[in-house]
Amino acid sequence: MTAIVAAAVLAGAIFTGTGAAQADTSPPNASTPRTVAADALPTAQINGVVWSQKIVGNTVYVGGEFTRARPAGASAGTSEVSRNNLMAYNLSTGVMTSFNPSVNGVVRAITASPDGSRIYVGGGFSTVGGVARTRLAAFSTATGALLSGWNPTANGTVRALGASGSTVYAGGSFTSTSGQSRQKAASFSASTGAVGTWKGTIPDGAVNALTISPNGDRVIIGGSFTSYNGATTPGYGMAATNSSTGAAVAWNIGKLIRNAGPNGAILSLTSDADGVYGTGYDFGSGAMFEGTFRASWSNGNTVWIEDCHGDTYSAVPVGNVVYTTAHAHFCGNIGGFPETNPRSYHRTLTFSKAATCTITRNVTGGSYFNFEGRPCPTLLAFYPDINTGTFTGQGQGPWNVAANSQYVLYGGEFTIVNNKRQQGLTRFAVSSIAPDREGPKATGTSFQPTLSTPSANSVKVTWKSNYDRDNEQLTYQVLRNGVVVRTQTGLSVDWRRPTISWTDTGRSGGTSYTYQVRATDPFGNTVTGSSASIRATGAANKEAPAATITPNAPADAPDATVTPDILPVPEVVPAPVPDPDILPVPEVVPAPVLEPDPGVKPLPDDEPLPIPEVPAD
Ligand SMILES: [Ca+2]
Ligand SMILES: [Ca+2]
Repeated sequence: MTAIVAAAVLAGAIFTGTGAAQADTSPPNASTPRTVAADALPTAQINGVVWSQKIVGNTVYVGGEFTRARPAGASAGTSEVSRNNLMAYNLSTGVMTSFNPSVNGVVRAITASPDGSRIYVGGGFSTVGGVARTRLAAFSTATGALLSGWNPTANGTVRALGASGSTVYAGGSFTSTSGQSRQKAASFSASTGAVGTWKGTIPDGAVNALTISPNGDRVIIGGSFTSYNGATTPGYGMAATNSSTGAAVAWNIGKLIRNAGPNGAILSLTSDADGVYGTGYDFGSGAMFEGTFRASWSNGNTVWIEDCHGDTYSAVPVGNVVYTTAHAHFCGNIGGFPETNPRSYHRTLTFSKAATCTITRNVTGGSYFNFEGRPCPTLLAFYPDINTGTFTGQGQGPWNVAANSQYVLYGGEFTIVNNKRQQGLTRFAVSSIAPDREGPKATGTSFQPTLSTPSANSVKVTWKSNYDRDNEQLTYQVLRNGVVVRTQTGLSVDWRRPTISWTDTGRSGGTSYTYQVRATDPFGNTVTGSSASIRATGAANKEAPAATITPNAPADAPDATVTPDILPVPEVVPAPVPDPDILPVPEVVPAPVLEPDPGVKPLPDDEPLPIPEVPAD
C-alpha cells in the first residue's frame, strides 16, 4: 500500500512539475495560452521548397527554391504561373499577388525595412529579372520594383538578414561584401547599400541566423562558426555583438548551449521585446542541443529551454505563444510525447512563451545533453498534420514559421496538410477568424467501445480517448441503444489518448444492449464511433430499463458538423502518423507508412555520441 501511495504521489509530482499539454483554441485552463486553430486555410502553393517568409502588412513574401506557383486547391502541374524563387501572396486570402521579380537562384532570407516600404532579400542568386544582383537585392513593397539604388554584393551565400534604423545586417558564408573583407557578417546602409562598420572575426562555418534587439544596440548571430572575435565561450555557434562595431557583448546562454562545427549549428534566431528565441540541431561531437531556447535581452540569460529531440529549424513568438518547426521525435523531458519505435515525428511544436516547468532528467541516453533542472515552457495542444516532401531529399516538411497576431504560416517542402493536398505553404488563423471545423479525428472502429459485464446487471463501457488537432478537452457522450446515458469530459492529444471507462448499472439480465461513444470538441464538432453490443448478466429487471432516460439524437444519425478529410489522389505517402485512425477515409488512402526520416543533410538525424563537456550557465 505504501509503495502504491508513493508511486501515485510521484506521478502527480511529475505531472505538475513538467509542461503537460493543456492548451489549444479553447484551453480547459483559462490561464493557458490559446493557439491558432488547426484549420488549414486555402493558400497559394509552390513547386519546390520555402526557406523564408516575411509578413509586411497584409502581404506575405516567400523565398526559397521553386519555379512555379499555383492557387490553393490546384494539383501539382496545373494552373501554374512562373514564380522563380521569390513570390508573394495576400495574408488574409491566401491568394497569390502579381509580384514576380524572377530571381535566378535560391532565396534564403527576407527582411523588411522598419517602415515596411521595402524588403531586402538574400541568397545565392546573381540576377533579378535579368538585372545583375549578387546575392543581395531590395524591392519596393508598394510597386514590387527592384530598387536600382541598392546593389551591394557578397561573394558567398547570404543566409540571414535583419534591418534596424538605417542599417541592413547580413550573415552567411561569404568572406567579402562589395569587395571589402567581411567574414560571414556584414552591414550595409539601408539607403545606399554602402558597406557598414559592423563586422567580426569568424574564421569558419557560416552565420545561419541573426536578430536585432528592439533598441537596435545589439545583433545576435547564430550558425556553425566555432569562434567569434577569437572567443569561444560564448562565441561557439552564437555571439551577441555591438550593432555598430561588432564587438562581442554578454551572451550567457552561449556558455550553456554549444552547437557548432560540422555536427551542429544554431539554425534560427528570432526575437521580440521579451527575448531571443533560437533553434538548433545536433548530429554528434561538438554539438549538444536540439529544440528551442528563450534567452533574455539582459545579458542573454537563459529563460527556458525545450529540449525535444529532433532538428529544430525555425521559431516565432507571437503573443504569449512560441510556434516552432522541427522533426521532433521525443519530448519526454518536458512532459511531452515519448520516443516510439519506429520513430514518429511532430513537425510543428508550440509552446508557452512563459517558463512554466522544470526539465526532468534526460532518459534517452545517447548524445543528448541533460538539461535537468532548468526551466521549460508548456507544450501546447496544437498539432496540425504536415507531411514530408521530397524536394530537398532531406525527408523534411516545414522549414520555416512566421506569424503575426492573427495568422501562423508554415513554409517548406510538404505536399499534404491535414490530409489534404497543399504544397509548400500553409496558413492557420486565430479561432475568431478561423472556421473552427477541426473536430475529433478517430472515427468508425477506431472509436468503438469495448464492453464487459463486471457484475450482475452492469455493463462496463471502455473506450480510447479520441483526439483533436486543436482542442485538448473533449466531451464524451455514451449512447445506449441510441440514447445518451452518460456525459463527461477528458483530456487527450494525438500522442496521449487515455483509456476511459464508465459502468452502466441497472441493466436487465438477459437483455442485449448496444453502445456507442460520441466525442465533441468545444466548437461543436462531433464524431460518433462504431457500436458494440453485449448481453447483460443477472436478474431481469421488472421495469423497462430506458424509461427515465431523456431521448437524444439517434446514434446512427450523421454527424453533420464533421467534414471528412479527403485525399483525392493517393500517390503520395502521407506523413508518418502515430495511429492509423488519423486517416479517416481508408479506402482512398494508402496504408499508413512510418517513413524513415533520414534527418537533414548536412544536418543529419540524431546519433548517440558522447555528451560534450559544457560549462555551467
Ligand atoms: Ca477542434
Ligand atoms: Ca538531430
